[in-house]
Amino acid sequence: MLKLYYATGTCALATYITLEEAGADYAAERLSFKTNQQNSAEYLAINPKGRVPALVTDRGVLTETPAMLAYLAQTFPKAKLAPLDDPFDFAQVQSFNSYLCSTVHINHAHKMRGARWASEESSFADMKAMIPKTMGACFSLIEQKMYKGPWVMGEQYTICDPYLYTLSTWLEGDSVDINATPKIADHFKRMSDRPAVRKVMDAQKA
Ligand SMILES: N[C@@H](CCC(=O)N[C@@H](CS)C(=O)NCC(=O)O)C(=O)O
Repeated sequence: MLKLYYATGTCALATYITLEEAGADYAAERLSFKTNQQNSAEYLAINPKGRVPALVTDRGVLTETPAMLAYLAQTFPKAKLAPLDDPFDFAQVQSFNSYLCSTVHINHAHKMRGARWASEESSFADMKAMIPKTMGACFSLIEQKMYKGPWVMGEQYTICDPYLYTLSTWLEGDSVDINATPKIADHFKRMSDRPAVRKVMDAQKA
């Protein structure tokens, strides 16, 4: 059985939703960031990066959201979560998810995790002040140049959709108006109504 380590309000939501969409047999264990559980000796033995998500498989532990999402799409092909038979289309999925991971997520991280990049208080304030601009610019680019509709990759729902949804949940806290990107606002509403998303959101409240 697969085991997901996650924390609420984090990028782990994308993998959590994908486990549900895939119909996987899995367990989810919540970590508390309040108590810094991600840096406990017990968890560091699972993921030495001290981050969530981590997915324990029968072959070892996977980390990094795009890798985990691709792994789930390939492991559960019947769920049709990626265009597995077409190298170019699959690369487009990976390209989109890599952008979320390496650029959008990093912009967002400047709010709470500025100490990774600077040590002066004034630097933290500067980084935080930039977030509406950098996150807003990323979402505008996604809306205008990347998003195909009705799902991220077009007609087929893929592993890009729960990942975009997850990062969209951060926009309000980042002072970015989701309605400035109407296609993404509509995507967010439709994602919120999916049974898998509802189930995971409810499970996180429990
Ligand atoms: N590139 C990683 C990022 C993982 C990551 O930074 N996760 C955050 C939550 S969104 C985390 O665990 N932060 C805890 C910390 O920085 O102490 C991925 O996409 O999975």
